[in-house]
Amino acid sequence: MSNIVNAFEYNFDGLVGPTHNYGGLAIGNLASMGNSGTISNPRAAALQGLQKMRTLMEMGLRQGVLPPHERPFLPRLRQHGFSGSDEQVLQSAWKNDPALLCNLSSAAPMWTANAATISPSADSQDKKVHFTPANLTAMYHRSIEHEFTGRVLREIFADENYFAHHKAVPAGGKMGDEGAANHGRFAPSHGAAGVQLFVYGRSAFEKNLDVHFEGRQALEASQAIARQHRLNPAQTVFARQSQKAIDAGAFHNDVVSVTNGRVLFYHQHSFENTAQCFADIRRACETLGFEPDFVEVSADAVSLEDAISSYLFNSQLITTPNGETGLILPQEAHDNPRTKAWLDAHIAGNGPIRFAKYLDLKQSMRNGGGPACLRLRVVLNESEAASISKCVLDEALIIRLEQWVEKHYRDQLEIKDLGDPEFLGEVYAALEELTDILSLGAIYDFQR
Ligand code: SUG
Repeated sequence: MSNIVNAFEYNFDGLVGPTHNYGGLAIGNLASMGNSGTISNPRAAALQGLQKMRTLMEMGLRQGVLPPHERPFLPRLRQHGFSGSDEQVLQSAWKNDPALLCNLSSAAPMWTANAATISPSADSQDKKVHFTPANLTAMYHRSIEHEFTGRVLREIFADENYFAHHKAVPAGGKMGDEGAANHGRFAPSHGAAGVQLFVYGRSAFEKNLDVHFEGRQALEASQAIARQHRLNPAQTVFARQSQKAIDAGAFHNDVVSVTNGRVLFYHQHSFENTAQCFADIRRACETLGFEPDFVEVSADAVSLEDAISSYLFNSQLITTPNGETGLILPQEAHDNPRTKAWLDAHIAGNGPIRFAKYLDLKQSMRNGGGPACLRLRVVLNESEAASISKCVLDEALIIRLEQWVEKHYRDQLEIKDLGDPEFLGEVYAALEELTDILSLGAIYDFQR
């Protein structure tokens, strides 16, 4: 135990972009499919996200922010054969292929749980923090994220003595990787060596599955990440998500389970083979001398349907600086009587989860993104933490970002606005100013 270092969990939340809209793009994600074409409110979405960041900071947690990506993404429209001035490209795409334009305008990078998989240095054999941006190949609108994500992560986590950046796992066919949404970690403290859990939906090479929705995460992609992050196989577990949960709308494992510290908070139907999965986790934790704590919610208490509509498990399971474990939940988990009753009873019964805090994240929730989707966890020890400064938040920066949102974001956005050159001009002006606020330099393609 003597070589355990002090470490912190940072949450890097995605700043909601000015093009936040309900495109109905995400198959298998019931909220996205159900709200397709409705009017969004980008300003409220971004402010709700910033308020969540503030709340965590006020609880004593370290908080970062990742910038929105450039959308509509004109370089990709040009690759699709649209040409001329930016205005011509945009207008012609809107006229000839509005569905393509909608895909290339999505603000989905806000869900940074899908940005990358990150392994802390305490777990890696070369003692570096490893980053692999997610290829997100399952959904076209998200498959264009990884290059810019990698660029931003390299900018923030720049010191090569501490940080190792990898390219996304090669995409194609069913080799999907959805990042930290399908990844969890058990450890007695943030700084101690831990066990990493990779949850996959299927093999990339599986055929003829009789399924309602197809799993997005391939086992082979998870294995590639574990290898390149130089994890010890004895402390790495691969488990299959239950097809039942995927078919019910749990398109990522973080819709039905979440880990932190020694705790796994999960729905009874999360895993295909729970007994095997838990035996593997127990054995791996034993090699490091600690026991995991499995907190189950039974299907009798909360059905899969309730879990998915309330996003009970898409909560942030956090440990406050005074050592208390609790949940940051969406308001929907408060408003559902079954999930609220379960939480109240667990807390009253002195379970491992000691508090529940509910937040209004309705704009993101309507696209299937709860508190856990909106954040990317990065565990850093003291020297690693001392090496970063960009995109780390304090109250002054949050206020600055709120003012920036108020100045640039629309109150209402419809799909048809995506084809309007005036709107494109507004977006570029907003992103241009943001790169100054976050000291990122000319990071966007339109600035280069
Ligand atoms: O990939 N929604 C996202 C939500 C991601 C949630 N992330 C986690 N569970 N970690 C997705 O399905 C909807 C976009 C639209 O329909 O406009 C969307 O991409």
